[in-house]
Amino acid sequence: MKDVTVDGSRLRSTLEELARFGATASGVSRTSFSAADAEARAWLRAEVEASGLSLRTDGIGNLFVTVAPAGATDAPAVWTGSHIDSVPDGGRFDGALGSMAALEVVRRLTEADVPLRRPVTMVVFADEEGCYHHLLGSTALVRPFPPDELAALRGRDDDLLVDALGGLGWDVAAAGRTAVPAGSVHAFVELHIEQGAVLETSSADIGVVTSIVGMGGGRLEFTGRADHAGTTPMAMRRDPLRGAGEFLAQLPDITASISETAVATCGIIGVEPGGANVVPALARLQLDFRDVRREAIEDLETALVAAASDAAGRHGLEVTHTRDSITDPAPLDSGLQDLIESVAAGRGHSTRLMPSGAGHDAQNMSRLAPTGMIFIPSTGGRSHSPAEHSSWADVEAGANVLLGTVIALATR
Ligand code: HGY
Ligand code: MN
Ligand code: MN
Repeated sequence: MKDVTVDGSRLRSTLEELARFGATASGVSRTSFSAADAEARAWLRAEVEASGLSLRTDGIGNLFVTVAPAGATDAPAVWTGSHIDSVPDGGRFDGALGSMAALEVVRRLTEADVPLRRPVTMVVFADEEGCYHHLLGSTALVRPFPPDELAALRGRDDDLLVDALGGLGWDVAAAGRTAVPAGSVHAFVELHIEQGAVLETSSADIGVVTSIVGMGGGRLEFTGRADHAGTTPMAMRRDPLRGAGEFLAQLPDITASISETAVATCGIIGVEPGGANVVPALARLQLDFRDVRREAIEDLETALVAAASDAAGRHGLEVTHTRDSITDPAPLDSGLQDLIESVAAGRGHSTRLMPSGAGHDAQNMSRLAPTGMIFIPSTGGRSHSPAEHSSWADVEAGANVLLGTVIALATR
């Protein structure tokens, strides 16, 4: 079979087109199920259909495009893809790269009439960035969300996921029926920017991911009492931000007490009712915490909740905790690491084996099928910021390693 490669200039234009949806000054704000996300989904459907392919959306909003081999087959498909949602004021490459490269893969397989022995499916996972739950779409592929868990999921604006899905005109009940059986996927491969500086500092072209960090999350609500900011003496207040602030100041010590690799972040704080001259009645903290071992994440969660409870007690507050389910750390498939290394080497690229400190849908997919990830360098290691950047040469190189890997998996 002759060498099939991606169309680098088309890949660049699809990435640039996608970046129009939710565009900020130099990045994108395209959180899942927002108006910008809905526009991007509609654009993607039109792109797929213009290529003579069709796009299917499951109940939670994952998108699928399948290229089937000639003749009927019930062989499990090779999946590849990523996500098109972004963090608020994020970059143009996180998730977009792996999604648009997957579009390029299904386009090239069709155009070049590659003799497939099994289907290839492009997948775009919903809400990877966890506006409602980290890795929402891939989690919903691995296990069904029970209706009560689904009904309790809230976004960063405190809106309900079920309202967001209903607002798009989707059947909310279908959101709990998206799990796919283990064995129905032959392999999963995701291309992504590194989001760190390991490749750049080691001058390697391609990262071959060995494992992905595990993630926990949840919400703490400290409740006190609203009072007048001018007339209530400091000693008489029950200000929930005092407890919340004291708790946050302890995060470095709490993580250090668990392990050297543990991290914990609060990226969203809200106070209610929210008046400059009102002692708040409620302070809400959204937490993200990670480590390389499941037991360490569980211990970290226990330590965080205990510290919150102690801080609340010291300030006469109540605190409630709503947990997100933990996404397990995941070792990736060694056979796929070997395959990616050999495809990259065959294209003249240097490679480096490395773990991922960022979460990816691949860690859920690894429970369904052998899974591999390909990283390309991120300039300055910057990500989750409009400063996110990778060169077009690296984008094309990564996409060709992805295409070569998918072709190897789907033709033998
Ligand atoms: O949060 C993460 O690590 C990923 O970028 N969603
Ligand atoms: Mn991200
Ligand atoms: Mn990502």
